[in-house]
Amino acid sequence: MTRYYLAIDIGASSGRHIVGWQEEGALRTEEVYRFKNGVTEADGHLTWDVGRLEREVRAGIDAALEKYPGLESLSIDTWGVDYVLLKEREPVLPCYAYRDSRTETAVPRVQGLLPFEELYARTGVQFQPFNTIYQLYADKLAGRLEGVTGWLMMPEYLMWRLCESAPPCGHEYTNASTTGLLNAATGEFDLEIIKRLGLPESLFGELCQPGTPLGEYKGIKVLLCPTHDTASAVEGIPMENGVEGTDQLFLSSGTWSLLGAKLPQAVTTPESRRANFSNEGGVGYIRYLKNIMGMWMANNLRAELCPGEDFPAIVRAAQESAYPGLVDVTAQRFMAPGSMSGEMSAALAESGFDAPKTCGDYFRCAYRSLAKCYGESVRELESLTGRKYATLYIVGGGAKNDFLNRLTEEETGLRVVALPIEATALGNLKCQIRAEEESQC
Ligand code: LFR
Repeated sequence: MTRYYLAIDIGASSGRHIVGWQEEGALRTEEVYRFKNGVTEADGHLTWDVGRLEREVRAGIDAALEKYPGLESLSIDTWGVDYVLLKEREPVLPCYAYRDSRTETAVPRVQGLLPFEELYARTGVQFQPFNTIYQLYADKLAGRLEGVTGWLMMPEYLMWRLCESAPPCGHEYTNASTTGLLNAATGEFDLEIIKRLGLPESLFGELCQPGTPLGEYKGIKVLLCPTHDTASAVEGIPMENGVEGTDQLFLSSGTWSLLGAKLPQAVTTPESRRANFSNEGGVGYIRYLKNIMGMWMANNLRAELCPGEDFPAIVRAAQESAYPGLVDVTAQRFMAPGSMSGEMSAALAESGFDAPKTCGDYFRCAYRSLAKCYGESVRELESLTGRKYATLYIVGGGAKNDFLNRLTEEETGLRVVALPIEATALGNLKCQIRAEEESQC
């Protein structure tokens, strides 16, 4: 009898419900529901409308059930770092989005208590102003932690809402590894960090691994997949399984470009800190990677400059342009600018370039700058891991951009394997199938 599983994969720009099943040894999938996601501006802050996300999750499950009434299990993955505070069973709203600037005061305060050199040596997590550690400290400074009895990362919260009878579970390892609060050596919350920041210790219990069952919703088992989308994405790429001696790299190319390697253990050296590489928790390995601004730039440029245009036409215009300017796509100034094209023009002017004139000029600059950064990151990876790499697997929306793939090949010198697959949903599904098989033994 065929068993059907449901992966719910929610990114910062869109969410999708994908049903998967095994057929003749292969994993087949069908997308049954898709919705738009994005931040909501409220009182000058960027927030997530968690009520709407929950309604979309439920509507998509109903759509899946209509077509596949006997669903075995489901699981949700989302972007990392963001969470919902709870007072008993009530969410503390608003739920802030990671691009909000509320951590501006918290970052220097945390660094005063715990110098970044020490924090990195303990956690191996890159500096990003939105890391959960700074967001939780911003909550502390704002008095938002008073009376709080728990907190759940976004996918944990959504799954808990589905099977509310279950007590809130512990935190799932892969997503917890984005918080900046896990110890790289133990893979558990680092209580020394938590004490030094004066965060309530009772909020940081044991972690749960992907595969852990949470409860049931409409007769479907709800369980933890690798709930950080990047963790699921890398599980979904048909790379070599072994991490020892592999010469393969991955690039998960969505709102963010996450470029890295699977490693057997974390690298927390000062060189790694200076290059701002992160050690994120994977399923039996470490994802050693860099966050690069990714399609966020192109998506914002399109919304500003050519909202109706489709991407193939945009890519053609970029290819035909001869604009020479480049920007640093890891610069914080591109995180949430008032205007992406304005910010790019300002950065280009600072490095002596004339402003781009056409849409094609802007996109050429964005794609070439991205590819250049991929090239630099590969060289950094080679020097930091002491390995040589040969192949780069690219998955996610960006994998469909042939022009960018060609530039990437030129800049990295690697063989690019661009796969037009929903790798995140595949990784989410693979974990559910594995959990089901293990429960049968
Ligand atoms: C990708 C991602 C990245 C994380 C960023 C913010 O969707 O999860 O891995 O750094 O979003 O959470």
